[in-house]
Amino acid sequence: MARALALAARGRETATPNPSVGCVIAKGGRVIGEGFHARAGEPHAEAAALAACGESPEGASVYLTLEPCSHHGRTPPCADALVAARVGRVVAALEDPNPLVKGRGLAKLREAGIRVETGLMAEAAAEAHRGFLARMSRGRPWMRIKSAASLDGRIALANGESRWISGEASRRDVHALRARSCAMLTGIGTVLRDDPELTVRHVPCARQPRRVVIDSRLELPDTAKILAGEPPLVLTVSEDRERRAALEARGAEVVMVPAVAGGKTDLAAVARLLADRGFNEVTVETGAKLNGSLLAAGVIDEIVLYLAPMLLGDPAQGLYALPELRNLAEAPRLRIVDVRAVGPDLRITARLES
Ligand code: AOF
Ligand code: ZN
Repeated sequence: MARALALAARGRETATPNPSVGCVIAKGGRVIGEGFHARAGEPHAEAAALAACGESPEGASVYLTLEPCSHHGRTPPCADALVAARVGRVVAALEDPNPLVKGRGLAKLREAGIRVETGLMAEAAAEAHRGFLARMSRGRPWMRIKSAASLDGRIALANGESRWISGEASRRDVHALRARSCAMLTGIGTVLRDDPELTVRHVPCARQPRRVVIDSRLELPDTAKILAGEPPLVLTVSEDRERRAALEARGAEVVMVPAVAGGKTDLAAVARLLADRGFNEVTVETGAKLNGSLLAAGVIDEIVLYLAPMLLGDPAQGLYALPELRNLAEAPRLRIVDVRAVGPDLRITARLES
């Protein structure tokens, strides 16, 4: 299963919107075939592993990071392929929460007399497939906010200067985070202030994440760097046809989203839209205001915070503009899941208690 998980990691950037499943087929204590799902429309992990078998898989044990599918999607059902190959045993780390599958793949195997086990390295598999699992079971992507701040939690001076707070090693690390993301999300405030590209440049990447801008009043300037390259998705509540046409002429895809009271974008609806688009993992890089609104909307799963060894002082800008709390019991609680040094900086990964 550890090998299957390592194989799964190889499809992480490209399998989207599908989960990057890994599969190992073993017989008599030896691996006879292995594979992973590289791209939607191409063979699933099981089909790839069966095709790679150097000898008959009859009676073999099949290790899978996710339940085999039972439906005809872009490819035929893997459960049927495993039955036809007459394998002896299937060990799946997790059930597939896709409503089209949801236990039916494992049931098909059992009905054909194949031994089925689940739960082996389930935690590691849930970690590997967390974007897909979030999208299927909660109807929204796995959403993380990435920020870089001074040791005293400030992301920019009061005058807006913010380049550079984190070191070069952190900036490269961020690009690895972008590379594994299906989409990058930011707000119009950040575009107007920093004019980011939000592309992957400092690490190799098989495909660029889709760039998404929340721009409630369609203020995105025609000259914004984010309009260059692959077309960004602009989410708005504005009905300004002229601005819309201007952005579309620059290649952007402009989509209307519902507003909440006060004319602001409904962020829960944004999360649902991103899931409907098939984005499994979304990384947010934006300023304190949208960060705070996303946290308050309850759509954030994780924060990744780079802390640089400098102090910017209280007049500088904070990280998350949250409404004032009246007592500590109201404070959002997180669990720190990872802390590491990245060059001279510190990277903290923390998850919201759900
Ligand atoms: C598997 N093995 O390697 C993967 C699975 O449209 P399709 O045919 O590509 O099917 C996509 C669905 O199949 C996806 O939503 C998920 O439920 C499952 N992914 N299943 O047996 C694989 N990637
Ligand atoms: Zn399949």
